[in-house]
Amino acid sequence: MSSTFSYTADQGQPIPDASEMRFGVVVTEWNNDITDKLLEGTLEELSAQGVPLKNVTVKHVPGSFELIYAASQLAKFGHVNGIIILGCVIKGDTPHFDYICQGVTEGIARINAMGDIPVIFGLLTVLTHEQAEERAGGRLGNKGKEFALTAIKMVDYAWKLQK
Ligand code: DLZ
Repeated sequence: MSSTFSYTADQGQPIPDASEMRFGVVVTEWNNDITDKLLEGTLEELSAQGVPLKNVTVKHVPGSFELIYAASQLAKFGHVNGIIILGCVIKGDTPHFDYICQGVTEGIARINAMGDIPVIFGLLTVLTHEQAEERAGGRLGNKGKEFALTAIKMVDYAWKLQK
């Protein structure tokens, strides 16, 4: 018998009060038909959870590899409590996919480990454009909403420790 497991960030613990939180969102221009939808989902969910949109700084970068530098600079100078990176890497015919995915994963992990604010990993790594569409408002929902909820929970985590 097969079993299915699913997780969304709105299951489990209650969603914290986000009305005072400030977020940075860094979005790629690469695959922008997908990342624009992820951004839409992220902003909609932040707003639905009470984050004033004036508290959200949105920045664009060329591709996913640039998300590392952009997130680390925003963490230093952006006056935000948490960051969400949004990108989409689609596997092509060359190993480039693997290098970018690995680079971004390691880069964002390092910022999280070394930095003071949480950086949420909103990078779709997919084999086809169709798989990306399914996760950006399609059959599997909009992952941007999940990234927004995760960001709120992680800022709350940091704030509770700092009290
Ligand atoms: C070069 C490249 C390729 C082949 N594929 C993608 C992709 O699927 N998604 C994405 O966000 N960016 C891609 N890039 C661009 C790189 O992330 C980066 O912008 C360049 O290598 C310049 O640093």
